[in-house]
Amino acid sequence: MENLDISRRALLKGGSAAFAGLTMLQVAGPTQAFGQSGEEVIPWLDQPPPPVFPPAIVGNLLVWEALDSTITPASDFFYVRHYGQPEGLDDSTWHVNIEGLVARPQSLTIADLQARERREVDFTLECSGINGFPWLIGAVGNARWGGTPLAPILEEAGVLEQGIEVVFYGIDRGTVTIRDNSGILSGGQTGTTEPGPDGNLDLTITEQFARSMSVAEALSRDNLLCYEMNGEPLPPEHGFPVRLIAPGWYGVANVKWLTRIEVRNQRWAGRFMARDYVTIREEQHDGQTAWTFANVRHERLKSAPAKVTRRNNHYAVMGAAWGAPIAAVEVQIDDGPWMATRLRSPASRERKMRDYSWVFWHFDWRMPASGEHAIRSRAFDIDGNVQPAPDDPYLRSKRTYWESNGQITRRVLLK
Ligand SMILES: Nc1nc2c(c(=O)[nH]1)N[C@H]1C(S)=C(S)[C@@H](COP(=O)(O)O)O[C@H]1N2
Ligand SMILES: [Mo]
Repeated sequence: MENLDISRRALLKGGSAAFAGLTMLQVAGPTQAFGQSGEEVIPWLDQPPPPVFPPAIVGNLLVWEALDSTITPASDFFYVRHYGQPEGLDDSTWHVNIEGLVARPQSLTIADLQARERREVDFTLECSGINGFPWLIGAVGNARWGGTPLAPILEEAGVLEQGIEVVFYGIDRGTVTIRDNSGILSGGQTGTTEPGPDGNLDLTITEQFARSMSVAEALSRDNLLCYEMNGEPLPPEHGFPVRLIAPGWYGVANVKWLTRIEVRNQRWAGRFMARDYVTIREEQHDGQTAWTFANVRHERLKSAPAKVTRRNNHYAVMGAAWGAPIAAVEVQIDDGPWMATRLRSPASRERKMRDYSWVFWHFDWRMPASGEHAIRSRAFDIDGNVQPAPDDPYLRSKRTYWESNGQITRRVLLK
């Protein structure tokens, strides 16, 4: 329960289709971005298997076929909470403390945060584990996050010159066992030590969820101490009463139930920086394998087909693209040529502000033959980068599933 490490055995248990009941979804009425009345959604053949983790940890995964609005309602927004849902959250007594290597430590209430400059950002939050596992393909959503900019608060607190790292702590806690492979751990006042399989004393502790960034990254003008989601107070599962929103960063950096921000003079190597959410890759140097280890940081260029629709005899494919300023999206059907799609909002380069919202795309699928088809998409960003193919050498060099931004293929059966 406390541990998101997934065993191969647990994965294999995943099994049967989660959405066996999803046959033909009728899309009700006209919606903002997609969907016209009378439009049928044809469900994918390759439905994700049920989640490996219990609802205490992961839930509400996006049903891609139901995607019909660029803003994901909070009630449909996936959640991840490694240490379960904290209880007794109370916005009237909550404080966010700014401490450590600062000249003027602060303790801010929610009312203090609300009295400051208010800003909103549309940001597509994606768990970096998405697509590493078939069951997790719905761990993405887009919301309008409202709050107050973090940078001026840090500036008022006065980060001292020795400060290099800013650690964000959630109130949620869980137990973690640190394996002692070489007899380095010793007893202490808290935590229990038990002999591990190798006879060394493994240390079991209760720790808070925490993530960090450099001081320069924390001072980014886009970061918010966020207390609203889609114009409403943050719901409990999304971090009520306050979370960090770090636009452009993978989900894990967006610490929920934020209680403490600490400036330190050393790199932070806590569980979610240095052990979990670490991408391990193999590189070749002078004919030798060199392993690289990097913590999960910014989102990567990505797209996915969301759904195939039929209206009268007209088929269309719709999807989303995010993770970078999107210039274009193409689709490929079976082994055919890549074909242009239409973006449902202006390409990022035409938009005035850098924004972090996904873009929807649309493809008219003329006269498809009946039978089974494979549909794949690829996104291009404004710098000309393309979303990598599944057999891309960089992706193949990865030995962990984090940050899997390869092209996604879905299968559909047309009658
Ligand atoms: N305090 C805290 N913040 C957290 C987490 C957590 O377990 N505890 N999970 C992180 C991860 S891994 C993800 S993907 C995002 C998910 O945000 P959401 O639950 O609002 O969708 O929250 C991040 N922030
Ligand atoms: Mo995540």
